[in-house]
Amino acid sequence: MIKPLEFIASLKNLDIRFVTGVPDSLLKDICACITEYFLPPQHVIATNEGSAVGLAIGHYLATRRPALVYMQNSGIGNAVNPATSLADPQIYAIPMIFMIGWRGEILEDGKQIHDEPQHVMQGQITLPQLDIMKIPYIIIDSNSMRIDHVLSKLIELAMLRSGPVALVVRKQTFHPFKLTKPVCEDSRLTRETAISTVINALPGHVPIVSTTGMASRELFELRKAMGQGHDRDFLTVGGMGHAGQIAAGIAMAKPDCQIVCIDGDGAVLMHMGSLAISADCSNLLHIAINNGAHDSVGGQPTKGAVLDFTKIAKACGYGCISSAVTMDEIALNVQSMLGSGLSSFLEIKCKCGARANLGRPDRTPAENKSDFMRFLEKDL
Ligand SMILES: Cc1ncc(C[n+]2csc(CCOP(=O)(O)OP(=O)(O)O)c2C)c(N)n1
Repeated sequence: MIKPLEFIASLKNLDIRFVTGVPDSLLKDICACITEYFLPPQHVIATNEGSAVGLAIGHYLATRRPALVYMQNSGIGNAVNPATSLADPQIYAIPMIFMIGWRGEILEDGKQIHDEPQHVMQGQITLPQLDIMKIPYIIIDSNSMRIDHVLSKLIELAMLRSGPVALVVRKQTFHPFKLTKPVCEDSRLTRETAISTVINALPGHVPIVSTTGMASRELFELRKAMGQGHDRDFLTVGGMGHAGQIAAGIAMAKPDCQIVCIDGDGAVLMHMGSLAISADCSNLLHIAINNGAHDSVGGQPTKGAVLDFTKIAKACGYGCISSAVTMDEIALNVQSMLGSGLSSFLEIKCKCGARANLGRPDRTPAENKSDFMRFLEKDL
């Protein structure tokens, strides 16, 4: 396994001065080490992977040095446009190094490791995607030696081709590394308690679209524990940042039905412009659980900790806006917002963390979809 500190030392020796990206659970240890040893503004946790490519382009223009851009392989989708339409050697020719966590990886014998459904397709196409984007790559794993040589070769290649190159990282490549300063330890509610309070306050006929990561897993487990079934919940297991627009799409198609979106601060930030669209839906209650972190993938901080989402929601045009920190405030707001006839935005401030024994949905996405669609067809 590669020691995160060796990786950092190699980056610094190779004069890499700027690191940016969106965190990933597979890269959790190396991301924690980057946070510890590249202090802002040398390290920026970007709001989406495409924005991280933008920051890397700006860094190169100003310094002539390539940046390291890290992401989960599902983030390649967000990075494609600026990488192919700007950084590519045929356009502005900007060297940079992508570090990509390979979820759903394909082993050397061609078999795919078992991973969650949302990683299956993305795992299969990760290398072909890089090939089609003409981005050369090196794959590393727990047996890789001399990360300094690997990085030096990649950086040389990025400079030589004047464009992006990639380091594709298999599962368990890095030794564990823990942040010395935990991101958020306080007495606020957990996300699971917040979600449980929301579902208890909702009438049974209201469908929910929940965001990527632990929020959807917690919603699934809560329904199970309450014996309520899963048909009224659509779990946005992939496509981070799109739960709000999925909910808005339903709200527009079913104007007489109330719909709730349970979102995360990292996910809202990823595609924040879409708030202006959701705000047009008078039958939508958009709930942002703000724990100031990407809790589901290791707790790396987001700008959620310093942003006032209620002001952003107001500026985007939501009709009814509030913020809650207690169970009572959540319940009261949910009830009054649902009856308001206005598009509503509720920020719930939570702490990080989840139960150690949190399970994963045991219904497939196909089952989830058909159950949910049947639920929407009912006279809600
Ligand atoms: C495009 C994309 N980038 C990164 C990820 C990895 N990822 C999954 S959940 C998550 C964190 C979500 O953070 P937030 O919305 O704040 O919810 P929390 O985990 O704090 O509940 C990330 C980065 C992803 N699934 N998709």
